[in-house]
Amino acid sequence: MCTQQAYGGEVLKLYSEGEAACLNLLMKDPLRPFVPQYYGLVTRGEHCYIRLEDLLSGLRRPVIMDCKMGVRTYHEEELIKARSKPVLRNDMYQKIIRVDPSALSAEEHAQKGVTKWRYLHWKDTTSSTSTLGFRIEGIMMEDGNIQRDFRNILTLAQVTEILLFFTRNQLNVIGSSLLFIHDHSNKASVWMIDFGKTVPLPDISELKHDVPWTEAAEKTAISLVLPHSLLH
Ligand code: 4IP
Ligand code: MN
Repeated sequence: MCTQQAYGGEVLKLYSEGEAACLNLLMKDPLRPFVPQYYGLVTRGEHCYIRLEDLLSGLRRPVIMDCKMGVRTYHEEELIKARSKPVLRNDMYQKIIRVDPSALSAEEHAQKGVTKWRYLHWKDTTSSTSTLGFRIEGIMMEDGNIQRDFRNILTLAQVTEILLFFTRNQLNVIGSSLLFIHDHSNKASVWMIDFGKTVPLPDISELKHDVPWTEAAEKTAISLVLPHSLLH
């Protein structure tokens, strides 16, 4: 967890304007019971943080799974920025090279950097995100051991196998959303978390989730992009 820290029953998450705005709306929304309580903002040192309910408090040795939802995990602006004023990120180049150097072009190798869009798009298309509309991002077992490498988990059968491993074949704890938690006493919950890229729907008459995304369609038919970050 790099952006979150537990703090007296609360979790502090580095402030982002979009996420704070979304949490404000969610506190007045029918979805409120499914998201962590939002307690407003706090400043610690030089940084501002979002104060959230600690979803793990009261659980003993919980097992946690973080699923990132959506058929893509970037906004259209990211793609536009990558074209109009590309910022090359060496850290993201390094993250790709560690996994699959052959995914990078000769030009990218020469520049030793890729745009953020290129990295996010690579992750989406080499995981079940682009095909199944979600991917497993991380699992923490009760001994604290964290697994974050689910890149080769692409098919429904493979994802199902991981879900069964996560639940220890106890199907009574399966749900469907973003953060799945259970502990030895079979206490289980599912939470929606991480709203940094979640925006209100524009005023449109119909919302479709089964139509492939095309560029420039975002303003008229947003498909929900709900990323995660608890296991960073
Ligand atoms: C992360 O890569 C995730 O894609 C983050 O997205 C993204 O943050 C980070 O971008 C990127 O480095 P890994 O998880 O593969 O390390 P998310 O928060 O959806 O998990 P944002 O939210 O900014 O896109 P940077 O720019 O924060 O490094
Ligand atoms: Mn994020």
